[in-house]
Amino acid sequence: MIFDGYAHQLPDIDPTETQEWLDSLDAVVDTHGKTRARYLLSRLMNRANESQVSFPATVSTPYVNTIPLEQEPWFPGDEHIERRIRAFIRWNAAMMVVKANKAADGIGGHLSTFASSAALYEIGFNHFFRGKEDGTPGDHVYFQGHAAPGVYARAYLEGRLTEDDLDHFRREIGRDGRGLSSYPHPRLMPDFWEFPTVSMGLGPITSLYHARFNRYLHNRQIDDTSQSRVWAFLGDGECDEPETLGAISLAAREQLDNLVFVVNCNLQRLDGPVRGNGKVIQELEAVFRGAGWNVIKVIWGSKWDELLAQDKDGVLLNKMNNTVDGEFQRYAVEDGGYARDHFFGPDDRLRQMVSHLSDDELRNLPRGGHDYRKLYAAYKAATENLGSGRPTVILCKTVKGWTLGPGFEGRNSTHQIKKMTKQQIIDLRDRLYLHDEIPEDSIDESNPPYFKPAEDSIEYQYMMERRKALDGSVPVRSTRVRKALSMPEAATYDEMWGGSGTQEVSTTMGFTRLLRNLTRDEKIGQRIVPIIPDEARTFGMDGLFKEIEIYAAQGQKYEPVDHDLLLSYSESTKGQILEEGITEAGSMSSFIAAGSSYATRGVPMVPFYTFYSMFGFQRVGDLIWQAADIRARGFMMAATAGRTTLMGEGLQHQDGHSLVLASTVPCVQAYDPAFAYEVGAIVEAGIERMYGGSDDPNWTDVFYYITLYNENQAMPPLPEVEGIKEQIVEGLYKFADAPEVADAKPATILFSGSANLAAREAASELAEHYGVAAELWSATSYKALREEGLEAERHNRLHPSTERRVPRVAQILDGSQGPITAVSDFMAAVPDQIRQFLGGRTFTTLGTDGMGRSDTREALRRHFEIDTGNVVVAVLHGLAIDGVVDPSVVADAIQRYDIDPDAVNPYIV
Ligand SMILES: Cc1ncc(C[n+]2csc(CCOP(=O)(O)OP(=O)(O)O)c2C)c(N)n1
Ligand SMILES: [Mg+2]
Repeated sequence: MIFDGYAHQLPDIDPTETQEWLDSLDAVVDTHGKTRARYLLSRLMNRANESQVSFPATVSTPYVNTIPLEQEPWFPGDEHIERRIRAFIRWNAAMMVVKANKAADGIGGHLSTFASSAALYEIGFNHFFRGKEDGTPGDHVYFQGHAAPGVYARAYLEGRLTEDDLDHFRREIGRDGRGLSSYPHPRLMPDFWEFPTVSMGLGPITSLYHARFNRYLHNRQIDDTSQSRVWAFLGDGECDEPETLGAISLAAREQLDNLVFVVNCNLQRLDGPVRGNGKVIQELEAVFRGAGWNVIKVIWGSKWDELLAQDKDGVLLNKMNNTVDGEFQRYAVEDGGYARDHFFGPDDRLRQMVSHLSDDELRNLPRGGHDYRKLYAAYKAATENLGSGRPTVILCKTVKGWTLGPGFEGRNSTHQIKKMTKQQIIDLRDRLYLHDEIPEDSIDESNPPYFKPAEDSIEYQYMMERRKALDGSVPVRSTRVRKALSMPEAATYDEMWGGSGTQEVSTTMGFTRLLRNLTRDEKIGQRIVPIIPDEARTFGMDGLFKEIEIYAAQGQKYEPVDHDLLLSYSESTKGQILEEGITEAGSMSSFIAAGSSYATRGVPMVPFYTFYSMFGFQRVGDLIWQAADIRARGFMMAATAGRTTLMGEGLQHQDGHSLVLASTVPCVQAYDPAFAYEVGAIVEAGIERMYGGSDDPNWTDVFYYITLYNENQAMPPLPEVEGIKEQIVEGLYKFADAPEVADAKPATILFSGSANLAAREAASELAEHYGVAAELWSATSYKALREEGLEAERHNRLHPSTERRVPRVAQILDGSQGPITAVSDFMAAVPDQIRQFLGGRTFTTLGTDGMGRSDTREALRRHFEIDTGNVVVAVLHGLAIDGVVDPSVVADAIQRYDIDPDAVNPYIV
């Protein structure tokens, strides 16, 4: 067997000495056994560590607490009072879920998750989480989504929420929408929740990039973030999500010792055990240690310490190491006799060890995650880890449903139980020692009482004093600006308006110029955050590497291979670009961190996340939804857009549908610009809208999704028309009048993005060959047009007696003539968004429906039927429907442009 074979490849400079060491080990194994040998080896490794003999860390340690009893710090709190406070919170958290489900059967909510993690949170609330009352942003705490009832219950005790609020848990409609949201949703409770977490995995990855972004702000000297720690609470089941663990190596690489993950290891997820046949804590320890994290395991409560101290033969440790989680769960649901027989029983020495404990005492030997002292020690160690360069994960073993009684604790079904019988409620009350606070006759099963200690009670005083010492309540979302942002100079956009003359450029190139100019802008420049997932060269953005540099926490420790080039690869601690590598999820997390910095830190930042459009919505759509929830602001720049514009890359690269997906996110401002000046106008208006100082969050809390194409063309200048920029932003404007044609048959063509070329050529062809005078309109945002149209319809539907509003798109197109044909490099569903507002006018939509493939643009556009010839045919077809031309004219065009009418529908091949 080869064991970490590297030692065999090194010369042995003293074989005799080596042999002596090996013989000693053999002797120990022979005379005292393997346990003793293991013990000695770990002592040796400790000593090596103390003497700074660096040695690769082992990936896992025995199944015991990382912090031994003798290293536990003094606990500064009052354990008794804190237990009482925790009991009140546990009670209220459970009652709000029970009551919610009494009031509305099936409304849901979770009892068992918070029950398992109450101590995990309370130790944070009483001793660690920093608030914002001193004017700083405090700590950033990501709460496990379905532990929300516990957070509400504490806010109630602190007087931040009322009984009526608790009664509106999961009842958000009515009361002006001031219910308590099911989970942490800043979109729904913008003064309370800061971080959405409930889509499993997104809390961990976004918290990690948030910690990284804090370092970025700090290193760039934009904001001092040294006093803010990021705490992320997650479930052990949640660790199965690739997003949860997929970025943890970044945290170690970037030395994020400002980050603490607390994993609630109740060994269960929704359906059953997380690792019935294994040990999730050991598995996670190995993964995190392997990635370079500081791992603190909190497995056993204090009562186990004395047993471990007696474990001279290592039998208890052995049993702990060899018992799988599924078995531990069994001990959690059975009585103490079962553990006596099955855990301790088989070995006489173990049975002896616990002979003085009753069955009840055995059953209640608590897990570490319910032990205040153990948790305090772990959190303290995590906070003192600052400066070590290592992020910390605390793995806490708990029982799901803890204190809720035998119907809940450790049961496979516990996650889903939302109701309690009267007896269960009474049992909970007894278990929490709340006899005085909740008299039995006050327990009405369908309307059990909440409990709130009086303001002069010792518990209330203690709790409030603790929060005061830690700078106020948590969570609080604030949009107070600490470091204001100034709008860019108008001249920063100048380059966008003039067009490119005869030079052919792409909208991507235009945008890159704009981005560079924005970063150079005196006022806003420092606040621009370019984010790129290893694609800068594809987008021609590598020129920025040298000028504004790539952010690298460690600076640049090497001379790059291209150091002699003008545009060399430059990394720096003060670098501005977040070059994320190949991780759209990570890049999106950075977008979220930067885009929500105006709230989390009171420091507005303007992210421009530029990526392969195909790998946006469909790859990380849930993170985009998360960005909407957290009210992120900024720009998502969907480069290499279009199903036919990005040549040669084929089926998995060519995006013709992200705009359909974008239409599903309410706050997304989706644009498909054709020209550089359109990009300029949209970005200019976007910065003004999001950062310009409006205090209407429904207006400001949006982000932009803008397609960029890589097809070069001569860029026209901004038309000299009054209000043109507003028209561009509104979604549709006339780009060119119809050509002069004798006896013209009028028609209207709408184009978007790169389809402007085919549309414009088609207009010339139609004039030349068919006497058709087609106007050209640029449709920059069908989403915006549709939303305005729906709003008008809604108004009309609900206000039947008032004057009817005409949808803006109908008003705009009122000035156009003839049938309308719309063409873009996206699916027909995109222009179809306005169909219902056109009052029955003939409307033909051409799009790239179907799966992409590799070929030239020309061939692809023919295949998807959006090229010049097909636009001509579509326009004539519209005229034929309107009875303006004979169908034979359409047939003529089909022939003229050599279109195969019997070609297979691109949608199905
Ligand atoms: C992406 C995603 N998939 C599924 C769910 C549904 N869900 C909610 S909680 C849960 C189980 C969570 O288990 P764990 O992470 O161990 O948390 P615990 O409640 O045990 O602390 C599941 C599957 C979700 N919220 N998000
Ligand atoms: Mg769990």
